Amino acid sequence: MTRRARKITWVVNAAIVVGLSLPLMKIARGSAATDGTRAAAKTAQVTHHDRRHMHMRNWALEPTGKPGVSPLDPNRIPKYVNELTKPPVFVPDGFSGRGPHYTVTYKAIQQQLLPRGFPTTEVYAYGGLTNSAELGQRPQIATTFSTPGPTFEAVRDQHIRVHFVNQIDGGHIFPVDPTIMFANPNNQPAPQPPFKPFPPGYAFAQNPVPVVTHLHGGVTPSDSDGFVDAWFTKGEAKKGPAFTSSTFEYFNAQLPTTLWYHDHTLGMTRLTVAAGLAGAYLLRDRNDRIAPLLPSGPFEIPLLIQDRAFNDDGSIHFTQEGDNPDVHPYWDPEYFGDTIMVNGKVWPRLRVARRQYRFRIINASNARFYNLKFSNGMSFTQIGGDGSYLPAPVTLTEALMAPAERIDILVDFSKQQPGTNIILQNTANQPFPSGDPVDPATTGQVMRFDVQATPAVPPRTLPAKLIDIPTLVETEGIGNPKLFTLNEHESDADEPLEVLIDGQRFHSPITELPRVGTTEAWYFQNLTEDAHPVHIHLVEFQLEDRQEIDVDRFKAYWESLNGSTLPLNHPTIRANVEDAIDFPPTGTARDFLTGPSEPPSPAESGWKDTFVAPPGKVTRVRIRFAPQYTKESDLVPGFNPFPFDATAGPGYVWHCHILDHEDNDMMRPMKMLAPTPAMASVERQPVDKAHAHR
Ligand SMILES: [Cu+2]
Repeated sequence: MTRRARKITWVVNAAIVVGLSLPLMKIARGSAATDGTRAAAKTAQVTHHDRRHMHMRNWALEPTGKPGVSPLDPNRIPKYVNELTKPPVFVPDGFSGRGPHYTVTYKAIQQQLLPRGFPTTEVYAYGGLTNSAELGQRPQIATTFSTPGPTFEAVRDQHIRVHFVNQIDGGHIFPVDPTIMFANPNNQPAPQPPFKPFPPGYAFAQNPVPVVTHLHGGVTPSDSDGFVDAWFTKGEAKKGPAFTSSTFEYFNAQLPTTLWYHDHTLGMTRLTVAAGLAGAYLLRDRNDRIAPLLPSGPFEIPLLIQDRAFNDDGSIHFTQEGDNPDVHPYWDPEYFGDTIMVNGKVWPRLRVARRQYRFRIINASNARFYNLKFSNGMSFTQIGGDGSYLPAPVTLTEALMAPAERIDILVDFSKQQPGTNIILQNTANQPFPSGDPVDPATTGQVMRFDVQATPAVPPRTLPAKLIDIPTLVETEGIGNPKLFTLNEHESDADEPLEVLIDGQRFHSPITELPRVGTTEAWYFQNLTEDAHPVHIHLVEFQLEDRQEIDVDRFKAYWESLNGSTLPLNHPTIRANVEDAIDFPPTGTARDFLTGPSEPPSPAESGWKDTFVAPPGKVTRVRIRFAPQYTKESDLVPGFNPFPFDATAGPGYVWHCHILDHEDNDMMRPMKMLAPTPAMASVERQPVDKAHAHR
């Protein structure tokens, strides 16, 4: 459908929803001007940067919650003495009908994150049977636990089953805030103010620790997807309402790429991930024609980047008091640490040979964006993103990564002189984009590459084209585009109370019920001041474009339809920035677009599962509810093209991947719909690969 056609459809829909009596007429008469002025005044107030939220905490001034323990000054931590380690690889402990079986256990352990000489740190770790030797070397099999967790090595189309075992004893190491939505394993009512400080916090919220793992980017049946309410405590003594099994099945029926796994428990993800529950999941394809041209073995390394603050006893310094302690005693809108850790080591170095390396970089931070570049300005080649290779290799000198995004890059050290030290730097503001600048001495540095005196090995040449990315075609007659706003609910002091999608909370009635086999257009109209990395489960999809909007005017319009009280107490009346609405200053109707359409950058042109929705813009994506490899011509709306029943189980979620936002309602449910009876009667032969699985 063209943009113009959409416009007309929308006005008709809106008229029906609004019942013809609501503000559309009022707007035509110009009352939007009044609303607009008010909204502009409010926005001006909020945009000014004195707001605590727009600043990184000064950890030196924050309570540690432990008597005699002080915050650790990041400038006291020597850089590049920690050696980067490569996480070991999980090995199966058996085979079941369709493939390998793994047992993965969660446990609290002590790990050396800070350089030697500093104390160890208590973290939550994933562990199990692992191999720490490179492929082709004599295996070194042992039971190991670590953060990041061991790496999964999966093969396309080979199912794996993973049994997760929760062995976390005692209470959570970070403050669990019972005033936001959360797993609540003891099923207690939310406390009322005045709130208790942490420690001790609320015992019923701290203990036991529920967990559930999500394979990020995985095309997975919903009962194996780590639905937020499918959590379980130690020994499965307590289980969430959506729990069905602690054994998950991953189909790996998707293109080879860098996935990652992490905890996803309702309202606690920011805490469990910050405590250590994340790891890499590399999906390979035996028929991949690009992989043989790429560095492998010791020259292919996943890099999980995370920021943390520490105390002088080695413990992680997590927020003890929220920005709005009268409403949420411990929740903070964003956790920004003052040190940068890669693969569980603070400011590590990697000794590199003079040759090309392949780095699978995962931004596994709670809220921090990274704009990565090398201190010597050298370029690198990005070959992959979240869900696949890029259509073509891209030469870059910097790469922006939002939380949960991945980049697959090739870095050539062959032309560097032995003894050269190159720092991987970060220049992204915190919060991104308009928060505080990073400190070049601390958060502006990530890791260092020390070039060794080895013979120079030139890299292999890559083909100009890596993969074909099909053009997705929006399905007609299903109400495209789906319109969303991203809203921040603020206190009188302009501090965020919660972050919402469409003005709705997670537990508001479900509105996203796509039918399998259809392609939807989703618009994200960001009315907040922060960039939000939006992640949608089940699918890898495509970014269409972004476009600047008049936020103040659109917000006034949206509020004229929905009211300005958040969260909304009624279904959202959706509005489109493309709609032409009366614009009193000129006396003509005008849409809310104020800039040209910005196509995705070459680095964003592959399959994505997480994309940045920048402030003041509409971000448009096309989502096909089908596997990546399905041919467009084989799709029949309502016919399930997945190798599993995507309509079964508890369903899926989509959310902002700033974990602190996701935990406080910036998440919505999504459930796939089965075919309608009419659709089910369509005669159809299974033709594609998906159905060959059965
Ligand atoms: Cu967000």
